[in-house]
Amino acid sequence: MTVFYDVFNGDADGICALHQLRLTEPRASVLVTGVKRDIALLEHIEAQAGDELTVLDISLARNAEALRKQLERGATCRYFDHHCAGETPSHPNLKVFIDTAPDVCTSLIVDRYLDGRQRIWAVVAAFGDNLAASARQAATPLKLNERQLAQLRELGEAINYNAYGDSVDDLNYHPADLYQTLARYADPFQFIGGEPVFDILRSARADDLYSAGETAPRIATAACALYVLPDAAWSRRVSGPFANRLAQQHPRRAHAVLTAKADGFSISVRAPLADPRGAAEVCRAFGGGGRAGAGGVDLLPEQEYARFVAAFRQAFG
Ligand SMILES: [Mn+2]
Repeated sequence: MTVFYDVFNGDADGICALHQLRLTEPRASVLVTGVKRDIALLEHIEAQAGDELTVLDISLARNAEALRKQLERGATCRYFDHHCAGETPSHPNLKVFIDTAPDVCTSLIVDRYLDGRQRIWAVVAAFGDNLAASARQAATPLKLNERQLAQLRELGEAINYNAYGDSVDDLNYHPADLYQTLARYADPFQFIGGEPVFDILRSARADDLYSAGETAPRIATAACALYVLPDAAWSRRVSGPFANRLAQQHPRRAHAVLTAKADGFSISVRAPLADPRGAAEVCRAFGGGGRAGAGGVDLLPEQEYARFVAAFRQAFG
């Protein structure tokens, strides 16, 4: 008997991409997902000959080896994604829909695949993936008013926020459960207006940002600021979004948000939005990485704290 596997990133883009497909092609499937940062999902399954995989919003580069194994066992796979793919394998049982353009997310790729049949969920996802201009453009034929667009944006951001954390234990809802709740709604405005889960998602994000905002900075100058959040689930959820919010509030300042762990800190670094350079470089010196404007370190040992602070101040004044 054919087993269907739906393998998807736990963020808004992954969840809404699957929702669009399953509204159009309903089927009972095994759901494989996790926190936003957990993208090595294909290695968790052992498909058999004839099984069908649908993979959404996780980098093919990171999953290439596991994908090869599933195909070798005789499974078929449709792969939709917008992250860096590396070399795309070619196999008669594999169909790849990848577009790495910076204004495209996986739900917009699925929207193309479905000829726009569940467009409104692609709009929600694009807002959640921080692609507001793409979301508005995709929404044009739907003739929504500003208030409706603002509601869809809030929904996308709330679903997306739920996926932040180190492990699913940190999350308010396991992304598979959140998908199953969402799957009962073809109309996002009914989810927004009548589903209690939406209110919980929305207030969880506001509460976490409030708690972070109450934290006093360890350093705050005109050029840079550094915060240390406590070892708590809410800190692990909010650290990246909090760093992004600080960057928007103070575009000429660099920010580091450290989150305490048992044996040290994880770090999110944001270069000034007005001059987005140097974030990855600082992080690389401590075993992390990233892009010019945004970087991170998974674990800074406790005794390295002073050295990191010195390097951060040196880099950003
Ligand atoms: Mn995405």
